Amino acid sequence: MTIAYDDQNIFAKILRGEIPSEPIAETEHSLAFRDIRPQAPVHVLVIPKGAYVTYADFARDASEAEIVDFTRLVGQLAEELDLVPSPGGGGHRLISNAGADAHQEVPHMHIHLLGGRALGGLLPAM
Ligand code: DGP
Repeated sequence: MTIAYDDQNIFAKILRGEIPSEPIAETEHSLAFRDIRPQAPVHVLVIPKGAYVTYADFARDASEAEIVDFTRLVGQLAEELDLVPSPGGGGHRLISNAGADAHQEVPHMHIHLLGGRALGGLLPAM
């Protein structure tokens, strides 16, 4: 069972221009803006403009045009923001939280693009 989309969530309000954000890129189907509580020197959120709660909802229900647009934007931003892995270091991490176990705070599908410092291990030990 999936969670119904709540159009009063913060990112829906950002998309409607009801609350401000710090956008860094916008395409036909996607928007990227700075996270309000950055956890790395670069911490960008990339969201689809469509009403999807989780990545799985997006993957199932979005059109191919939306999926291509979103996927390409995430990759382009990693390059444009200088988060490309090199022999000397660099790189980035992509995270998409879904639901309570993942502590998803905003129920509008998003990917965190993080980089600019060593990010450590993926999760604390079990
Ligand atoms: P998540 O736990 O994956 O749902 O993370 C949601 C992120 O959204 C969290 O890192 C903080 C960020 N965030 C919450 N409210 C706002 C806001 O009003 N503006 C911006 N730019 N980011 C927000």
